[in-house]
Amino acid sequence: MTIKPIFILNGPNLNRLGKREPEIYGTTTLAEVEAMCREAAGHTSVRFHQSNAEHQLVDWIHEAIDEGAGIIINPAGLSFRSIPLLDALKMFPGPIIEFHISNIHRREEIYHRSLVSSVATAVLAGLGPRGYALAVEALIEMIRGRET
Ligand code: DHK
Repeated sequence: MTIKPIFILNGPNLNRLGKREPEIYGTTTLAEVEAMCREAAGHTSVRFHQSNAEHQLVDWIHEAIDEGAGIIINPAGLSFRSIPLLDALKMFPGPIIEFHISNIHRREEIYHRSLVSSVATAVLAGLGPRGYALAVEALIEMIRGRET
């Protein structure tokens, strides 16, 4: 069991999951995603957050640097332009999974080049909302692998 919490961070517009472009993001709400993550995490503590503000996401990454075992981040639209987010993630010593509900590489060109991918341990994209639970399982395995 991982003692330190894992951080699951969600960027702009993900608070609208369930209603937002359901043909792309599905009909699962963010609250339902959070519940799936907590179930997948088992006894591992989860800090689950969403913000439309870049600075808030940076602050949560700083918390993870000091207290967290791993990060799953869906930076949403910030994936493609946020240097502050990239700089904060570079400071994180543990594993990072970059997560996108949709396959960003099959979408418009503007979604094809994520800055975050250059610091992520792994990238998951296109699995839909249920992919968050798989990301949690994978992150916990990564953490355990580093602890052994
Ligand atoms: C979510 C967003 O809000 C978009 O800006 C990304 C990502 C895709 C997702 O698939 O979860 O491009």
